[in-house]
Order: sequence, then C-alpha cells, then structure tokens
Amino acid sequence: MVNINIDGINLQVEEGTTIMEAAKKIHVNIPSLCHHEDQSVKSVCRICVVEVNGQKLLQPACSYPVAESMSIRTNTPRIIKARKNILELIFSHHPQDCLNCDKNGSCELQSIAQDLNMNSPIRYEVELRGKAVDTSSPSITFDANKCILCGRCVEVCNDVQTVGILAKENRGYNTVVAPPYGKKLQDTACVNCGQCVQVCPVGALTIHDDTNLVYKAKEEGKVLIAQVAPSSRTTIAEALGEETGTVSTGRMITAMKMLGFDYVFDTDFTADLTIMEEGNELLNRITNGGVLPMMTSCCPGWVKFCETSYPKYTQHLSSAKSPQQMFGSVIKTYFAQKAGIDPANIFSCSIMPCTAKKFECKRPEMSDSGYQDVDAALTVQELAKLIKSAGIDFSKLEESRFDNPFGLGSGAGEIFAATGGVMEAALRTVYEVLTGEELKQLEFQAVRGFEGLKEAAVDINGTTVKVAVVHSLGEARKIMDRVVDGTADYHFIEVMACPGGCIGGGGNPVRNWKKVAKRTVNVYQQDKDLPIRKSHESPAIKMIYEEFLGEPLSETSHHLLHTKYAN
Ligand code: HC1
Ligand code: SF4
Ligand code: SF4
Repeated sequence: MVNINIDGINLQVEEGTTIMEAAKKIHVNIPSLCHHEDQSVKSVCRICVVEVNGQKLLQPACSYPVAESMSIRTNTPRIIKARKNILELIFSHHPQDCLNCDKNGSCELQSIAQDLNMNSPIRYEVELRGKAVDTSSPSITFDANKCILCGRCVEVCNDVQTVGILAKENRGYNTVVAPPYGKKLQDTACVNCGQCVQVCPVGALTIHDDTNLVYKAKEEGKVLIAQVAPSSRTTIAEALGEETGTVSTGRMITAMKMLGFDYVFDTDFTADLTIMEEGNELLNRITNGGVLPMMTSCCPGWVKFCETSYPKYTQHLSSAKSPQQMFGSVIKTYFAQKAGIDPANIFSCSIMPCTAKKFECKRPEMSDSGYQDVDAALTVQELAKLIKSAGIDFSKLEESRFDNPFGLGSGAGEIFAATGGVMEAALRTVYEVLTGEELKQLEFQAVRGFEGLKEAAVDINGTTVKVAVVHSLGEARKIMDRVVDGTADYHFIEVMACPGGCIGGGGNPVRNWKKVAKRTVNVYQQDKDLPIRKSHESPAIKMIYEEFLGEPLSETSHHLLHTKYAN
C-alpha cells in the first residue's frame, strides 16, 4: 500500500493503482473520453490531466500510477483551463448539431462540456472532416465527422470481437476511424453486433433508427403485432432511467399497447419452439451420424461471422431459424389464419436487445410466410424513444399481460437472454425427451457465468453428451479454430456474439460488465419464478404442434422454421 494525498484528502491505496482509480475512492470522478472501465488504458484524449507533486507538466490520470507520498491536485484553475482547451480543440473538429444528434442527452462529450461549464464561443476555427454519413448498414449508422478518435470502437471490434472492421487510418490531423479500403459498412464483413455503438462516447456510431416504420404502419392502418425478446423486459426500464436490472414486463406491455400495438407477444414462446426444433435436430445428428459439433444459430451476429470467417463450416450451424424469425413466419401464417387477419395487412415488429436482428430480418431467405416475415426489428433503445416521444411516464404504468395465444413462454425460453441459456434450455428438454425421466436438477451451473469458454458433459441414457458455450466473437474464433483442426470434441456448442449474451447486446442501454452481471441475476430469477421451466411443457408449444406443425422437424416445420446459410 502507498500513502497519497488527493485534493487535500489523505488515503492509502494499492501500489500500481492509477490516479483515476485512486480518485474514485474519495468520490472524485476525473473526466475522460477515451477511458472505458472494461477496456485497456489508452491515454489519448488527455482530458483527465492532473497535477502531480506540483510539477508544471500535467499528467494523464488514467495511466499515471500513484507512488508513496504523492500529492495530487485534480481541479486547480490550471487543470480546468487545460481541459477546456482540449475540449475547444475537439469542438473545432466536431459538428455542433447536438439538438438533432441521436446521442443528445447521453453523449459523454456533451456531458463533460456541461460539467466544465463551456459557456463561451470556442477560439479556434471550425474545420469538419466533411465525410458523408454512412447509412448503408441496416444496423449501424456511422458518422465519421463526429468521431473523436478515442479508439474504444477499434478495440472492441478488433480485440474483443476479432472482426477487424474499424481501424485508425492516416496520421496527425488527418486521422480517421474507418472500415477498410474506403468501403461502406454494409460492404464489409461487419457482423452488425453493435458492440462499437455500445462503447462510442459520442454520436459517431449509433443504432440505425427504424422507429419511423412503426408510425408509418400505424398511418397505413396495419395490424401492429409485436414480439418481445427474452432480455428486453430486463433492460427497457434501465433504458428509461430506472435501476439496472429492473424487470418491467407488465409495464412494458402496457406502454406498447398505449403506443398502438394491437398484439404484444412473448418471444420466449418461439425460444421454446427453437428448443423443440433444434433439440430434435441434435438428436437426429447424434443418432444418424450428422455433422457434429452442431452449433446454435439464433444469433445473427455469430451466423454472419461463421459465414464470412469460416465459410466451409456453415453445415455445423443448426438449420433452425432464430426465435425472432420463427415468430415472424408463425405470425403471418398460423396466427393470421387463426385470427382471420390478411397477412399483407400485418406489421410484424420485434423488440430486441440486438442491432444484428435488423440485418437478420432483412435477409432475403427470411420470407417463408410469403412476405418479409419480420417487418422491423427495433432495439430496446428505440422502444425507449417511442415511449418517451409519446410522453408516457413509464414508472407510473399499471401492469398488463402478454396477449394469447403466444403470451406464455417457459423459464427455459427466458434464460436465452444470458450466455449459456440456450444450452441450458436445450439440455432440460433433450434430457427429458431422451430418457423419459424427470430432470431433478434444472439448473446447469457449469454453463452459467461469464467464463469465456464453459463446458459440460451430461450423461443421457448412457451417452455422454459434451457441450460447450462461448460468448463474444473472439471466443467464437478460438473454438472455431479447434473445430477446424478437429480438436473440438463436443456434440453441441452455443455461440452468442455479444459479451454476456443478448443481455449485453448492442441494442440495449450502454453496458459495462457490472451492469451485465446485474441484469443476468434477474434473468435467472425470472426463470425461477415461472410456473413452467421446460420448453416441451409449455401449453403454447403443445398447441402449435397439435394444431399446425404436427411434430418437430415436420414438413411444415422445415418450410417455416428452418433455413439455409450462405456457402
Ligand atoms: Fe436474443 Fe433470441 S435470445 S437471440 O439473445 O435466440 O436479440 O433476448 O430475442 O431471436 O429468444 C436477441 C435476446 C432473442 C432470438 C430469443
Ligand atoms: Fe465491428 Fe460489430 Fe461494430 Fe461491425 S458492429 S464494426 S463487427 S463492433
Ligand atoms: Fe444480437 Fe444477442 Fe447475437 Fe448480440 S448475442 S448479436 S444481441 S443475438
């Protein structure tokens, strides 16, 4: 431990602690634009400068380690002046259109400028980069003019996801962050995961906004049908300013009804349906010598990663569509018939934690109902915008229930939201269907938690079924390299592109690991609280097989619920 003094307060901290971390212990938040608590120290923006032992040269608090008897000042006039000067230099290169910027109100640059009382005109000439805004991607909008070169997106795209789309180009004043060879995002191997949006402190990388499609559908008199993803009910309240992890299923449904949705269904239902189809596909592959290991296919970020980085291995992907897409085809066929609605007059919309779902619903093969199965995938952030625009005070709403017949999912469907959840849900069903015995211990702890690679071996009727779970595409790459060299000795692998699974998705409120952990606790709690916790026991599942599909992997199932991949 070392003894130091910050702004007149004596404290003891561990050797090697940075000044920024030490200051937090006495409740001083030193501002920074490049620092992110889950990322490496970059020390590029220099807004965090502080005075050390009265020296003239100011030091960056994010990277400068404390030492015995160090005396630190974090708020002298000289420091404030230096920080304001840095901000003025950033402003001279940054559009001043806060009022119609997507990040207005949640922009870290705006917030630091307010805190530093930047209330006089800047002294430098404004010279913008003059880049066209890239709106080519269905998921992400990239405005390079607003980029402040912090490098957070570059780190997440290269080091965490290993997709390598974003990089710094050129030098000095001409430095920009850009996809390779001057390409637009849509023309790259970007997987649409939105993790870059999650870490961007300003309005440079934002979610492609589809809220206008909801208004348009209403104007056209369409029947508005929504499905809500497992994790969205655990993050919408947070997106509207409530505490992280607040579950608000009932209030969310009420708000959606007030917004004009005619039906609000639960994607947990088709998560259960995915388990029925995917579980049976796995059994088929194991008993009939099919391609193993089979890999989950419900994450469109992962599917595109597999298609672009491991194109020869797409036969490992389960042919089952994602729950979002299964719901899309069920709504415009089975439900439309049952409710007597012309499918052409349905606007089918999903509320997802995910930016890649926007890409997925536009894939040309996702139209087995005869129409685009899901017309729009809105993120939790966009639903929050719709709720705010309508002036709805979310905190005061009464609770409502999902609509029937797709209003009741199982706990197994609910835990799809967290890394390991799809695998646990599948094991619950596969075990009982194969053995005919009741599973005593429903929780598979080995596949829970945030380890990069989780493994389990489950004895089912004398066969040891070996499974693995990975989250983030960096981990997916490691396990795929083992699939390629033949050392991945598993029957089934779950892959989710986002760190932590969908609960850490790119369309959710901005995350860090602490928040993802808090949300995850409540995901598992919801499973515990539900009366039905296994997909095959859900009454809605029994009904759809009886009335419409026949049995898992039937011809109708194959037509509506399964797909093919590129390559
Ligand atoms: Fe997900 Fe899924 S779990 S992919 O993370 O399989 O988005 O929540 O809706 O489709 O069910 C996302 C979440 C979601 C699908 C399901
Ligand atoms: Fe990289 Fe994902 Fe952002 Fe695409 S969406 S640029 S893959 S981080
Ligand atoms: Fe979307 Fe979930 Fe995949 Fe992330 S992990 S890209 S949120 S489906």
